[in-house]
Amino acid sequence: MTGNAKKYCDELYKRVVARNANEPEFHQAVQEVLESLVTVLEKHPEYIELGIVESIVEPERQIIFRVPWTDDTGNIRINRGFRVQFNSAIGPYKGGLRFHPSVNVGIMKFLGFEQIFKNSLTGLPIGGSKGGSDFDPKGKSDAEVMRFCQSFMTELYRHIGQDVDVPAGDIGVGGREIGFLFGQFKRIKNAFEAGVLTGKGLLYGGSLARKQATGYGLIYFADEMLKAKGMSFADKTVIVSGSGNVSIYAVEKAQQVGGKVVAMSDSNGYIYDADGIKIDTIKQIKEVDRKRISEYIKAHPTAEYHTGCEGIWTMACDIALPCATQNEINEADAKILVNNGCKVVAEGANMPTTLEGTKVFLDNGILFGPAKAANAGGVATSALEMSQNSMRLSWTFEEVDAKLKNIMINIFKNASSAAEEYGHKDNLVVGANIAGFVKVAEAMRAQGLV
Ligand code: NDP
Ligand code: 2IT
Repeated sequence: MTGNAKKYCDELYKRVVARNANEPEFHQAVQEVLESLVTVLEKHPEYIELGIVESIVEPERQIIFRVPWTDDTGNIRINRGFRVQFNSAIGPYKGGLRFHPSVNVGIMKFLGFEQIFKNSLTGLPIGGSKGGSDFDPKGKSDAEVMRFCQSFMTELYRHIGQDVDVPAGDIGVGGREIGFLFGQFKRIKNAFEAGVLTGKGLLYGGSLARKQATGYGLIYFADEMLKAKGMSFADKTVIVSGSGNVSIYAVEKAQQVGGKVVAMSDSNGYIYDADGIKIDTIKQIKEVDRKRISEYIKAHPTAEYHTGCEGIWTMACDIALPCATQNEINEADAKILVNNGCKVVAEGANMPTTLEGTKVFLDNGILFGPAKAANAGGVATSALEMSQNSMRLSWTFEEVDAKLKNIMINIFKNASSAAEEYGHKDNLVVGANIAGFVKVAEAMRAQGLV
């Protein structure tokens, strides 16, 4: 059977590339998963025979729509909106919304596909989806963002619901956007259905610790990786790319557990502060003022600012946490990190490392925490927000944080043991893909060919 599973995956990958032309990010995500599944499919040929593998790479539904709005000067603007509902075998579709000019259907599909396995790994009942728009929130007024969100929701509302599909934030979508989206949904439906969106404000159904969850969860996960090898964050030099929601709370928690974070970035450049990044300054610049990270050196003149975000990977570190965007670490960056003594990489962003970069890390014995596992704390806490909404009560910060930590520990254990069971000890890429897949595949088998 060995040759058969491999041959099947190779042929399926070719079909995916042919029927999803010009979607390189989606091809990349599928390639990694199919390569990981070969050993599972050797043992369980029924996942091939029952069409489960072929079904899982095909979204259940893809919605693309026009989003018209007017800017503050009265000009008409037309954007494109997306929602890719990838898989609902284990629960309602669940996944973020990304507002960024680079958004296209291939990026939506890679993110929706990854979300299936990530959501499965959380152990909570959520299917996989993703959505967003090529709208660029940068430089827009609050009023423009509101009009855009209202127009976006005026189409999206008919495709979502607390038992259907539950969007949340991602790049360019935070508390402000979720508020405007929720307001418009409530107005159209004439119903306060809190569980339709997550990442809501605390005054209208949001969960404590959701804002912190992806970043905190990343550190809880990385800490488990370190502990398993007898190490810890204490006194380690850490680099965190990006300076958005995930990065800020990854830095905050990394510092709480004793790490020394020396660099952060945005799409224009990176800062290096040998004394350790002052996270309150970053919060002020990014969460309040919505400005560029270069502002940091005005408050801390001994720090350095360098133009070009890629340069961050040339800084020496023990632990690298890519938390900005896809493919931000390529093969050359990975080699530089390894040569500079980096020991641990945990992915806060979705698919931040290219396939070639990942190979460099694995071949060099770097402890590597793949995104699906390492950044699952955000969506896991979204599912906790849904639970609280269903029960119409809210847990304390400490309760949610304790549940989040427990979930991240379990994800680490499950991914590690799946890797070991299928002969890939310590390879969390393969382990996370297998552990995420098997649960969804079994649910799909039970529900028949739908
Ligand atoms: P934010 O919009 O809050 O922050 C994004 C950060 O990444 C910003 O610093 C941004 O810089 C930078 N960035 C975005 N696009 C690019 C790019 N093309 N090149 C260089 N830098 C870029 O988003 P999040 O923090 O929410 O998301 C960051 C990553 O984490 C994404 O990959 C997302 O999919 C993933 N993720 C998010 C979760 C969540 O709960 N929010 C959960 C799990 C994963 P600039 O401001 O200059 O654009
Ligand atoms: O990539 C992700 O997991 C997210 N952007 C969070 C999704 C969610 O539904 O909370």
